[in-house]
Amino acid sequence: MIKNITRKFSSCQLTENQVTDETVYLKRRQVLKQLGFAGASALLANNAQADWFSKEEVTPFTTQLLSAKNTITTDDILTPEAKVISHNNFYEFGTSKNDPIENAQQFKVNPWQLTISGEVDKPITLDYDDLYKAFPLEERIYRLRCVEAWSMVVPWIGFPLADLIKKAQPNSKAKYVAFETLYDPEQMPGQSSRRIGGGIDYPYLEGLRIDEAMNPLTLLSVGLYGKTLPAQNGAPIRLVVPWKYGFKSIKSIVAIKLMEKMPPTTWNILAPREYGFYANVNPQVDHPRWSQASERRITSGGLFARNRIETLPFNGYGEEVAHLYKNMDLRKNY
Ligand SMILES: Nc1nc2c(c(=O)[nH]1)N[C@H]1C(S)=C(S)[C@@H](COP(=O)(O)O)O[C@H]1N2
Ligand SMILES: [Mo]
Repeated sequence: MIKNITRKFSSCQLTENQVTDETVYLKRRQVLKQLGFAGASALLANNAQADWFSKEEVTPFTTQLLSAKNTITTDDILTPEAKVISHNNFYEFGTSKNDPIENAQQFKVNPWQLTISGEVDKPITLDYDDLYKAFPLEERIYRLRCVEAWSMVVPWIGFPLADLIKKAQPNSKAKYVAFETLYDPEQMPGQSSRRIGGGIDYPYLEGLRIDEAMNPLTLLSVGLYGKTLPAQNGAPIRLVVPWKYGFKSIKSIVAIKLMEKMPPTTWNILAPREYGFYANVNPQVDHPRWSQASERRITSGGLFARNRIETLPFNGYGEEVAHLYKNMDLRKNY
C-alpha cells in the first residue's frame, strides 16, 4: 500500500499545470473519458482551478522521480480534484460542505505573513513569495480522514514542517507547537457571525507535540493537484497531518509558535469529550455520537459507489508514527 517514492518539485512558485504529473493526470483523464466524463470539462470550465482534464495537451513533467526514504505516497485511487476543492470543512466560510468554495473565492492571500516565534533562537517571518521559495517543494499523496467519517486521497504539494522548525532553532523549552489561522472577520463571514461560523471562537487554533510536528509525514501544504492551494482548501498555507483526524490540519496559517505547555485547540475547547488534543485516527474509539470503525471514501461516485471502507489505526500510517504513542492506551480517546 505504501511506496517509498515521492515526486520532488523544484522550488518555484506554482502556476496552473506547471507541475502536472503525467502519470496521474493523464491516466485519470483517460479513465474519465472512458467512463463518459468527457463533458465534465464543460461543467468545470468556469473554474480555472478545476480544468486539468479539459486541456488537450498536458504540460510535460517538470518533476523528477526520486526515492526519498522519509516521504511516502499511496496506491489508493485519488479523490477527483473537483471533489477535493468543493467538499470542504472551513467554518470561517460557513459550515456546509459547499460553503467554502462559494464564499472563499475573493479571499486575499497575497500579501501574507507567517511568523514562527516562541521558544526559538531564530524567529522567522515568511512573506507570500517565501511560502513557495524558502523550502524545496514535493508532492505527497495522503489519505485525509475527517472525524465525521468521510475521507479523501489528495495529492498535496508542500514541504515538511520539520524543515521550517529546524530553521527557527527551537530551544530546550520547546515541547509543543501551536498554530493559528488568520483572523479577519471582514473576509471570513463565519468569524463575524456565530450562526455562519458554527459557534466557534475564532481564530481557529491547533497544536501538536514537538515530536509529532517534527515527524517527516507532517506537511505544510501550499498546493494540491499540481496547482497553488485553492482558498477553500486553506490557501496560502495549511497543515496536513495524515494520521490525525482532519480538524488537526489547520488552514490559512498566520502564526506558528513553539511552546513549553500544551496549547489550547479549537475543537478540544468546544467539546473536550468528543475531540482530544491528540485526535489520532483510531477505529477502536468511537465518537460519542457515531462509529469510527469505517469511513466513506470520497471517489468519483457513480460506478464506484461502493466506497464504505474500514478505518485503519493511525489512518494507515502506524508504521511511521505508532512509536510516538508507545505509552498511550489505544483503547482510550485522547
Ligand atoms: N481554519 C480552519 N482549518 C480547518 C477547518 C476549519 O474549519 N477552519 N476544518 C478542518 C477539518 S474538520 C477538516 S476535515 C479539514 C478539511 O480540509 P479540506 O477542506 O482541504 O478537505 O480542514 C481542517 N482545517
Ligand atoms: Mo474534519
